Parts: sequence; C-alpha cells; structure tokens
Amino acid sequence: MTNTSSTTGLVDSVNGSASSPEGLAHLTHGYDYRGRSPYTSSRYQEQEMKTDEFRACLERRRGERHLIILQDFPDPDALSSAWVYKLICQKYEIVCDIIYAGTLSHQENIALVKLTGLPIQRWTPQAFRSKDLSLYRGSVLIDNQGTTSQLMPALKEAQIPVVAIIDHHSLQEELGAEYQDIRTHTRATATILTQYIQSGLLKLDSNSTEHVKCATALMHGIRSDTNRLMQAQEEDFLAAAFLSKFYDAQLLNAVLQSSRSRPVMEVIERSLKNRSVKNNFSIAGVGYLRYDDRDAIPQAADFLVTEDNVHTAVVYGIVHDEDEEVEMVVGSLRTNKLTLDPDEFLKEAFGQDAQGRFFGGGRSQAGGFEIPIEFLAGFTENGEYAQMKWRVHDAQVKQKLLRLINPDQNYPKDVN
Ligand SMILES: [Mn+2]
Repeated sequence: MTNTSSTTGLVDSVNGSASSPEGLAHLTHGYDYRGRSPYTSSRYQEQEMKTDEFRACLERRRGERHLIILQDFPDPDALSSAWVYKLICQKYEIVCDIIYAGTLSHQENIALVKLTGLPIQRWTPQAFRSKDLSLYRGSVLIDNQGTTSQLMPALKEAQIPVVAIIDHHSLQEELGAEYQDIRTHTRATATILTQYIQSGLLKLDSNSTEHVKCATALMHGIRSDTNRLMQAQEEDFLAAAFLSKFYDAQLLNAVLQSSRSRPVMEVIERSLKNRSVKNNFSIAGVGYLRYDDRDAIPQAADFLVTEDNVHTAVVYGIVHDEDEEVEMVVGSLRTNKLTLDPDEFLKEAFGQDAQGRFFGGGRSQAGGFEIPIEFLAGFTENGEYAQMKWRVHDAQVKQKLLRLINPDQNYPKDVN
C-alpha cells in the first residue's frame, strides 16, 4: 500500500460524495431506498459480483473439509470473520475447522471466545504435523495472508491448496488461492463478511443463539479494527447497522468489561517509564515478557499514543516461549498520523530476512513486527547475559527506528 492509497479511504469517508463531479447534491438526494449512498451503490454491485464468484467456489468444493487458518495471535476481527465463514460453508456441506498456532493473549479475546463459545482450536506446528491432514482438501486464510501464521510451512509441506483468502491487509505473497477477496481500503474483515451475509450467503436468524453470538462477535470485530468506530467508514457503519438487529448488546458489554491482568499492567507501566519521545514518536522497549503476555505490547502502544504531542507509538520487547525455547523481538506500532503508512514504515525500518520475508507490516494506523533471536535465544535465567542481550536488541531496534524518525542525526550515539 502506498501513502496515497492509504489515505484515500479516509478522504472518502470524510468528504463522502461531495468530491464527486456531481457535487453536493448526492449528499442529500443520492441515497437509494435502502439508505445506500451512490458510493455504496457501486460497492453494492461489486459485492454482488464477488458473492457470485464466492458462491461458485463453495459450490465446487461442496462436501469437503477445510482448515481456516488464523494469525498466531487472532484478534476479534479474525475470530468473528472466521466464524461467519464457517457458518456460510455449512450450507455447502463444507466442514471448517478454525485453527491458530500461537496464543489468545488479549483479555478481551479470551472473554470473546469463552462467552460466545466461538469454535476455535489451537494447533501448534508440532500438533499440526501429527494430525491426519488427508481429511483436509483445502485451507482458508481469513484476516491474514499466511505471513502471520507459523503454520504456513507445514501447510505447504502437506500440499493443502489455499481455497480462499479474505483479508484487508496490504497484499502479500501470491498464494494462488482459488478465491481471493483482499480489500486493502476496508477497515475490518468483519465488515467484508457482514457484506457477504447481507448479499444472501447466510440468513441470520435472531432466534438462533449461535447467530446472535456470531453477530455480537462481528460487531466486536468491526469495533476493534476501527478504534471503536472512530476510524470507521460508511461501509463499516452500514455493516454495524445491519448487525444491530441481531447482536446482543449485553454480551458485547460483558466481553468489553474484561479486565487487564497484572502482567499486562506491569508492561504498560514499563513502557511508560522507558519511553522516549522524539519528533512526535514515542518509543519504548519493555524488556522480557512471557509468551502469554505478548498482547501487553499492543495495549501499551495503544496507551502511549494517547500522549499529548505524540502521533505514533512503538513498543517492543523480547517475548520468550519457555516450552519451545524460542525468543523473538515483538513490537507494535500505533499511529494517529494519517499520512504515515505503518506497513511501509515497518518494512523500511526493519527490512526482510534471508527468505525475503519482511519482519514487519501493518494496515491503516496499526502495525507489528517480529524478529527471531535465533542463535542468541535462551539462557534468560543467566541475569547478566539476559541483560546484555536485551541491551543489544533494544539498541538495534531504536537505531533502526530513529534512522527513519530522525534522519538528520547520526545514530547511534546514546541509545539509552
Ligand atoms: Mn483485521
């Protein structure tokens, strides 16, 4: 995604059709009988075409069993979208198993899964290899394009073809999916899936508890990928308006009431203490954290970006997985600056590995990165070594960020 394309969506939502050649008339008179603006009407036709194409794909795959693969740390947008996809597939007698390899670490995501009974399973790469994969005739990627799942190498090894990709992140490696719907201007994958429901692929029934819970999950998905609707565009509001007839507001409230764990609070505290602000960027290294607390990093970034005079926050730490002796530098970026494209910024800051895979990427206003520590991993119980390792990684991440943020300076000088 380029800088211009990432802001176009916002310009659209701010100006509506006032920028169209027809002028302001459309703002008051252009809405059709279903409340769709001219902008949405053309989107509606595009949606019909995608729906037909998707329907034909599902029809060809009738009776099969598919794996829906989510990113290692699935968020509400991914979780809810995968659930609807699974429900849509039932009509075509396609059985879908929704899996992820990492962990559900945000308290709201754990609450969402528990309270809605969201059908999701954790398969580590080892577990994946031990399964009878011959059952699966295809795989599906939702709210990701494979770059954020550890399961992709094993999936390729097992030669399970990618049947469908539905996502809104910027375009990644071409996987040759049979059906592909990647809308980089759409704020939430849950909005795309809601449009599929509206175009007739699933008839929501407000008497079905499963449907009500799924609609609630979708509402949460749209809400969380649009910063509580503050960055929502017309299509997100229209999707939310549709879901408002089915969702359970009390249930959503219960999901949102889930509280932060003590380790998360402590990471936020460290980020606050360690932050340094330069050119409106707030940067904070938080040291080591357990795999299960990984989601504290984006939560800390969400918090730091709220400071006066800060438009962008980057928080990172070393996440270690005791079970697998794996360590990596994990970081999150949050920005309010509309002209800053997190995907471009992180790709430029951290580059790519020997296989050409970027260490970071993102979507509008948010991004993340993961850099494996590999040979230097482990021995965290040795205090001195652990400290030294943290200082080196902290310095390196800072240098790479500051080179972009403050290009006139010659870094490193004093990186602490
Ligand atoms: Mn998303």
